[in-house]
Amino acid sequence: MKFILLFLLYISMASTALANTKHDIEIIKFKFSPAEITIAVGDTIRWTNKEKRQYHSVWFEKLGEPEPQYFFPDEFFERTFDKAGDFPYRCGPHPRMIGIVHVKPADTKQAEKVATKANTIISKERQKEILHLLKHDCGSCHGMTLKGGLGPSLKPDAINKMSTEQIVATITYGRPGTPMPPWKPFFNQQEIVWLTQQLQQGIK
Ligand code: HEC
Ligand SMILES: [Cu+2]
Repeated sequence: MKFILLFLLYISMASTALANTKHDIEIIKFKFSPAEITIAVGDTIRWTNKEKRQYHSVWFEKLGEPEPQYFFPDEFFERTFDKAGDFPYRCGPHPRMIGIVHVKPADTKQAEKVATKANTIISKERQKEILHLLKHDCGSCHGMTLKGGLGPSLKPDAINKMSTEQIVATITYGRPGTPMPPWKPFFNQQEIVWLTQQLQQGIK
């Protein structure tokens, strides 16, 4: 019975709070279509080159990134957005081809609802295990008392500057290019939501 509940919760979460939706943008006639798009944290965009012959690139120049490789007709480029904000981009070889991605924190209320449910579904033993892991594994980088070390402080005053979704996304996927690893292999989604809630409330 418990497993069925977990499974249902997982499905409902996957389709709401923590959905990692894929969005499509087509590149045709030297235009990004749509050129402006609003997505949620954790979502992925796929740009597909629909031209007959022309290559393009998708370059987030303002993020200080190097220009990525060009891609040719029927090829695509993908990017996942794990932070909220506005991200303008352009095509490398064609500076007049521009677009912007607005990344919104996903529905925080939904995540909170799931957290409340998670609290009743994750067993007390598992909760203890997760808290143990938090002190030891997360603590090895974020400090034994989570005040910060190699990684930043995870105390409520620091962590509550981020939305629930942002924290969940960071723990789930890590921060590529930094030592912060993805925790997806170790926790399921409701465990990450629960863990996030503990951090937000503060752990003694
Ligand atoms: C190997 C070291 C390491 C481990 C282990 C680790 N982290 Fe991190 N974490 C980092 C680093 C470094 C950053 C900062 C990344 C950056 O520069 O954006 C970070 C960032 C974060 C952030 C974002 C904080 C902010 O203010 O941007 C959260 C939340 C977080 N970690 C949670 C956790 C949790 C929860 C665990 C354990 C399940 C964990 N981390 C384990 C190194 C680690
Ligand atoms: Cu182009």
